[in-house]
Amino acid sequence: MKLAPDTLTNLKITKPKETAAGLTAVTVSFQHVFRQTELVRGWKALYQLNQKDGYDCPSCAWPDPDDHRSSIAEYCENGAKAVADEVMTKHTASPVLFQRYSVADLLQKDDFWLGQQGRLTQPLVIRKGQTHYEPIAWNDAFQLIADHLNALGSPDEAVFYTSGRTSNEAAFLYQLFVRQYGTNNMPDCSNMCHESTSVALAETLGLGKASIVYEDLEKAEVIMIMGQNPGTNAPRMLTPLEQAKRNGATIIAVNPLVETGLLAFQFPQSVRDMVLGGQKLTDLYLQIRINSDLAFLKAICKLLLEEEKKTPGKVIDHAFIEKYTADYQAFTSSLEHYELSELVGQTGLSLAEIQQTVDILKHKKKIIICWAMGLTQHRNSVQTINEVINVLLLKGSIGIEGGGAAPIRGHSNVQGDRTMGIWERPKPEFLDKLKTVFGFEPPREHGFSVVEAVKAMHEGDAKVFFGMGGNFLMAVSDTDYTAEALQRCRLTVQVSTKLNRSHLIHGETALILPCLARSDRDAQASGDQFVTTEATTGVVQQSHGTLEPVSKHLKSEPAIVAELAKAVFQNRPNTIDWDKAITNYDYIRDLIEQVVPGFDNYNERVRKPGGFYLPNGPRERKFPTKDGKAHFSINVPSQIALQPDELLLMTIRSHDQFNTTVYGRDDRYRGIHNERRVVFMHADDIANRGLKPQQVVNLQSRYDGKIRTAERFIVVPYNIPRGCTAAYFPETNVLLPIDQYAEGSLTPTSKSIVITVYPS
Ligand SMILES: Nc1nc2c(c(=O)[nH]1)N[C@H]1C(S)=C(S)[C@@H](COP(=O)(O)OP(=O)(O)OC[C@H]3O[C@@H](n4cnc5c(=O)[nH]c(N)nc54)[C@H](O)[C@@H]3O)O[C@H]1N2
Ligand SMILES: Nc1nc2c(c(=O)[nH]1)N[C@H]1C(S)=C(S)[C@@H](COP(=O)(O)OP(=O)(O)OC[C@H]3O[C@@H](n4cnc5c(=O)[nH]c(N)nc54)[C@H](O)[C@@H]3O)O[C@H]1N2
Ligand SMILES: [Mo]
Repeated sequence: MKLAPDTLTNLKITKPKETAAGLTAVTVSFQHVFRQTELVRGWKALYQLNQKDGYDCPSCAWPDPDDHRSSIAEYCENGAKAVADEVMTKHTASPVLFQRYSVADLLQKDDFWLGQQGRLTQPLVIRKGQTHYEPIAWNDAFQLIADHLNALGSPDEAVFYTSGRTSNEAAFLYQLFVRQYGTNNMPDCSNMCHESTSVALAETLGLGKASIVYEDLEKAEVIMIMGQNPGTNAPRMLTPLEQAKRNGATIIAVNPLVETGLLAFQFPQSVRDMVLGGQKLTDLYLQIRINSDLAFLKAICKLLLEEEKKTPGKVIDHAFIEKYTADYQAFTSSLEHYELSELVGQTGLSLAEIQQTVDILKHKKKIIICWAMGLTQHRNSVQTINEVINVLLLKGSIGIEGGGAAPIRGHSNVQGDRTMGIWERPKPEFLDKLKTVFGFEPPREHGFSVVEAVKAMHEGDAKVFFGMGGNFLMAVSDTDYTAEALQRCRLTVQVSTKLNRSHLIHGETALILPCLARSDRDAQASGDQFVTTEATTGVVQQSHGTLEPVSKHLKSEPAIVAELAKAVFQNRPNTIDWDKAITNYDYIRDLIEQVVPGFDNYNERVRKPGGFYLPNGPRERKFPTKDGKAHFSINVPSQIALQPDELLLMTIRSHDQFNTTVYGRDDRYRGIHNERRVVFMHADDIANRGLKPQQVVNLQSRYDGKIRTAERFIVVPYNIPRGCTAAYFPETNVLLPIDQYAEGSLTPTSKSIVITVYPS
């Protein structure tokens, strides 16, 4: 059975753009919003986005400026698209839709079409032998889940996934319910995203979060952006980058692709930019080979030490290293094992380019290194990120104004969810706190991460899947295997705002529970509620949805968790007042305050405009590692050996998607229009294979003798290093086996899939 259609949609190619944002971005934003809803609702939705009394943008985790907000609207094109997708009223995915189309019919539709059906409006169920979803009352749905959960041989036979839009309040309540139920099986989208960062930073700095605040970017002397495409995935980051540039910063981009957003930026709300044409951003663009960043960073460390020999005391921050770090000697000695030429050779860059980077860095201290999925989704990702920290430690760039480590988070509250305890490997201190405050014995054994959960469901060790948001089937690697895993479950439950393919590949019984979204008004018995979220820089602030929900049947995520907890724990004594948690979210925040450090006077402090920063040790050079020191680490570069016919594929996002949600079929900045099934290749790699531009090909991977194929992709000649290719996810997830993941973090290696390309 085909899990998704692979029809081509008539590709048009234009020249990649050289400037991001600008007026086109504003026009496109408005088109997306007003195509989906009426004028007043659309305008209100845009106006309140990211304002201090408005709601937090459901798109990325980029923070708001600490002081001023734009008076018109603090949004970007892709934030507007995310909002349009959420507020849409033109269609709704009501029970009528599910009466009209069977699940088999819906499977024939592509992801774009599924998303265009609009917001889900009522709880739905499909039982064994049925072909269509049908409405179910909320109470019956909760009872059905409770019956399944209470019938399991062990709580560890259930899996509770979380995507990253879930608010702090919902996340805290959810993990509280799950741990009281008795398991730590709480995989989340982080497992596929910044887990490599969390693991690396825990080892080196002691805290898996960015060490910078918003304003550091504007004060930096050098900003190095590695494996991140901010023009598409964190567009509001371009504003402080532009400011940094105007303040004299040097920007270095390290990326196999020349991404438009890194080239130049035209601020849509600046008259100056509109008249004068915007700001050039990147000073040095390094088109590195996929997965050779570790070799690149190691070469930098080696050269920095050589520069230090030439001008002692001017390059390496010995005072910082002495006072705050450990393992420096071991690290510097280990560098002697590597030949510079060999390291440089791996990267595909020239020695001159790497020397240029070192010349920019050597006498500067205010250095920020940003990174995202281009660094986290490889086999050696944890080691690569450790090496980022080595560079920053050599320079003493951690815990200073204008300097630091800046992993750029993806989902808008993915960082907050972790802070709230959504983690399959919770710290003992956190569990101790739950025990003290709530008087139950939380499970201590680590639970399943995403990859482990899929395997457990496949092998029958897990039988119930509960998804708090997200689109598990499409987000995870090895789509066919993951599909089998979900289909083997007795029950799959998806708490969702929109229809997606995870609803269509389901367990024996399946439920769709429709919930309120970020922009929706959340009216409860004590009045309208707000929720809170945490941005990349650790700022916690309120989010007030204000738009009328598209259906009266929607429930908030906290209410869904609380109702479910009541159904599951019916006859058990309980110290948590689940009803109160629904009535007034202040109660949930009071509970959070008792458990999670840094949330003192939560209800009071979060009501102040702009919210508050969470404590962050590394920012003050206090490193919460075992010995209180920041650690240098020894990381060994290794290259993926390719056969002559093989290429390395990175699976990336187009400008018109949010993860598995497809807003449109364009990738404007890269010059791709009306098609998602494209594979970007170097002209020589196309010619060497006897292929022609725009030929239709199949992509194939071969791991452990098993062949996996993604059919029908159009070859697009592109400026990309030889041996490297790129294509969009989720269509390409069929190519990556479930057991290909990063060492130490189990993050699927979505950015280094070995493939061959041959005519379709
Ligand atoms: N509009 C929009 N915003 C989003 C999202 C979205 O889908 N749409 N998703 C959100 C989420 S959850 C996340 S995690 C972030 C993702 O944000 P990004 O990490 O920017 O997303 P990707 O498209 O995966 O891009 C990875 C970038 O890394 C580069 N790259 C790939 N491999 C390598 C490598 O080996 N080395 C180097 N140096 N670079 C490499 C690619 O060319 C690409 O530019 O965005 C968040 N924001
Ligand atoms: N090949 C490949 N695979 C990847 C990646 C990659 O770069 N390459 N990136 C990975 C990354 S970084 C991530 S974060 C994951 C993303 O994985 P997920 O977070 O699982 O996926 P999303 O596409 O963000 O989820 C979209 C769905 O969330 C639901 N939703 C939206 N808003 C809300 C809300 O407010 N509440 C609830 N309950 N539901 C909501 C909607 O129904 C929508 O269909 O994918 C990963 N997969
Ligand atoms: Mo992500």
